[in-house]
Amino acid sequence: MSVFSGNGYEKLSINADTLAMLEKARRDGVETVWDRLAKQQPQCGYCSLGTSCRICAMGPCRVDPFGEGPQRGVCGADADIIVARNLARMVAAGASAHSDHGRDILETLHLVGEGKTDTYTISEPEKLRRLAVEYGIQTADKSDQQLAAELAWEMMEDYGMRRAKLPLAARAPQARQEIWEKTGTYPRGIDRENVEMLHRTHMGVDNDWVNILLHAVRTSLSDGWGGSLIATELSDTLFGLPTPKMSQMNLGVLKADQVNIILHGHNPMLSEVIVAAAQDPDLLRLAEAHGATGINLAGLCCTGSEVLMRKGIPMAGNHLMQELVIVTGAVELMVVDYQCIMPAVTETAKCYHTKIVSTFDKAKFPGAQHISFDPEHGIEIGKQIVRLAVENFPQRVASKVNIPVEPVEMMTGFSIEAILQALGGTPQPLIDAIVKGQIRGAVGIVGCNNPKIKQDLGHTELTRRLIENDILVVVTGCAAIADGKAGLMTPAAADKAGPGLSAICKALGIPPVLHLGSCVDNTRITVLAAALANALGVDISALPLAGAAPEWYSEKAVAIGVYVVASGIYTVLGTTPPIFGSPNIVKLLTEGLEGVLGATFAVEPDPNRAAVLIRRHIEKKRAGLGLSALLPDSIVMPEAELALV
Ligand code: BF8
Ligand code: SF4
Repeated sequence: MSVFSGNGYEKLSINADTLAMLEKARRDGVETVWDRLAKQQPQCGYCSLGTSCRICAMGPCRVDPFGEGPQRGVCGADADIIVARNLARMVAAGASAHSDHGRDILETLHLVGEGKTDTYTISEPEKLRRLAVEYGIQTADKSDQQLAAELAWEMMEDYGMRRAKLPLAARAPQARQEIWEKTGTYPRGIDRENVEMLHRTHMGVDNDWVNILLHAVRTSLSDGWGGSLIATELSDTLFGLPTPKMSQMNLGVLKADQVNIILHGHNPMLSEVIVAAAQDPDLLRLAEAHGATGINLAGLCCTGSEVLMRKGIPMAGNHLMQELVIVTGAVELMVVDYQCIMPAVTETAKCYHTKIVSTFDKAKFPGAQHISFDPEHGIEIGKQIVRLAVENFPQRVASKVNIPVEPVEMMTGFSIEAILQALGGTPQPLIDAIVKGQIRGAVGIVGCNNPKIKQDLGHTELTRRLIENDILVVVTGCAAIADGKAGLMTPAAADKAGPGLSAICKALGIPPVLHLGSCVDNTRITVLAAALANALGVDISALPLAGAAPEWYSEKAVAIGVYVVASGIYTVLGTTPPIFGSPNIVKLLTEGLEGVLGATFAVEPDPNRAAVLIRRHIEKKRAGLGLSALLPDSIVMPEAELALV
């Protein structure tokens, strides 16, 4: 039962579809993530501050940051050690998740190379060749298949222990690579850094909190310039380069008269074949025979972003919509791969006719039907899943269906290649616009939803404040879905931007908020930043750039935040990370890192204040490059502005 009986919903989300479905969930007696968050109150203070430890069986232990209770765990670990270990393990878990996703795509490339799959081919031979060259592979006179085999073999080595440096990290400016060398954080092998992180945080191994955190940096870089980057580059190679296209977002993309299938998770391998299977004439005829006018696919979370970017498949919603999409009563089947899929969805589905199908043997869900995905037989499996959905259409209960809103238009598909093409083939027009001050700088707004924050408020408020101040915004993950739903990602949204950014968007026919993809595609942001820095002959940290994760929840977001800062980009977190039990670590992450990595974190839950911090940072960087800059003090905090009135 909902704990929000009757009122208070408007505090939970800015979205009409969310609010309508929360009300319906209450009527239908369905529990949601917000109900469960309320039931968890008060959440553990030690855990929130990062000072609890359950790494070994002498514990669990906790350190009282207010000095009254114990100051050390049973083993003697103090708050600094415990907070550092916990944070480092979050980085390792997040980096492992993204990098293992990359591994699955890499194995698919390997299958293509071995000629063992008819399901997948090389969609972007040019990109394959560019990557092969980066890995020092001779490309002349070689077939795509042969190059796929050789590149896959080389990239598998990125996961191992024979390399001294990850080859793709060489895309970073020389100055950045020197920082990594000097600090001992240059990533070597993806699995290696992650395993070493787990080793170091075992009881009695690394007890120097700075040393632990430096390895957390290295671990995150093995994701940002390794696993995630491999995932992005190979997904483009296999499934196609995203190009700009219009699509739609929010629960209104569901169709009342069609079989609705939700694609949820992160890995595009399966969703790509479902997109193909949903066009199968036999299955379309079967859908008609069951009384549906067609088969409608809609995405959720990052799998949704993958097929939105490449195929224009509409997006039903972001992280907090995964239960509510089922509450519409209009979903025949939700197919999930892995990551960010709440185990709650199978419970929600029991109240409706929706079938949940899990597909990866490493991600099973009690209550779901498991159909083991095997890339060698991808298309048959795709058809089997679509058939299940079609056959479930007659079970839909008309009186339980409510599709609450009309969809919102949005533009997607901005790969780096597509952005460069829009700019006429080189980044120079973007650089010129930044130099002239038409665009003050650029900010990546990324990451999740978190029920502790009013859904999408953090993303959309921050985005609005930045674009109206002529700061170009690039988005990925659930942040992108928030901005899309809010209507900020159409070319017409240029009217919401400041005069300089608006003029450029209108000239190019693009929105002021560009969708770069899923969360692994944050690597598109760092690679673009590296390309801009290389073009100017400076380090990334010199550029007027920033990152923000206003509503993050996931360990992956922690890994991303760390590799973005370690790549030289100042990053503002909206959700408070569990570090405040260690003043030393707070000081290091928010100040000390400047001298080590040339960038820091800030924590600011209020998006309007976050926008001020970011604008000040960008103006400081502009001044550093000798570009026209506002005095940072002239950008005042919102309450200070109020005080002036
Ligand atoms: O990898 S933004 S809630 S869906 S973790 Fe998850 Fe966060 Fe969404 Fe994508 Ni990324
Ligand atoms: Fe307690 Fe130390 Fe064991 Fe952690 S590692 S649970 S602080 S004894």
